[in-house]
Amino acid sequence: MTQERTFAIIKPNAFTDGNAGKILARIYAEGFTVVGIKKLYMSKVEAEGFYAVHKERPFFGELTEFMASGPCIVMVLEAECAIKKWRDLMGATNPADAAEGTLRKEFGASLGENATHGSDAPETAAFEIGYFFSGLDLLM
Ligand code: 3AN
Repeated sequence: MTQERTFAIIKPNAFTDGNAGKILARIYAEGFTVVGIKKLYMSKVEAEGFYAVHKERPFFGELTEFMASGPCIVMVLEAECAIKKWRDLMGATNPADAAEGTLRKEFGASLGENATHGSDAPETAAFEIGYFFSGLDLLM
């Protein structure tokens, strides 16, 4: 069985609402290994670098301002098919469309303030993990 790593964020709305503990409990309950975890308060510039792939999108300013509006928790999660497994647990991008039982359904407030982030492919996972964590942070 091949283990895979993905990058995840508990976004500022979920952290500020006091839902980080509940989300972490779901992560463990679903069988992920938390390989890296830290709380940080991103600057606007750091958020812009992280979301650079979206810089031409009309919501780029709103998205990066929100991500720099409060603390969040960044994580590296490991599991078999971790990228898909985490995206399935998060649910659809828009909480209004997310299925019952998903994190965005339960904790998301809107399309922008949707509680969690997850990488969408192995290449983005590699970039996103490296953006916030060093190899030493991920020793197990
Ligand atoms: P996902 O995070 O599910 O892969 P993407 O890649 O379509 O979704 O969008 C990246 C992030 O941008 C999402 N996490 C979402 O919060 C935000 N976003 C997407 N569309 C909008 C929008 N129209 N207005 C505000 N924020 C948006």
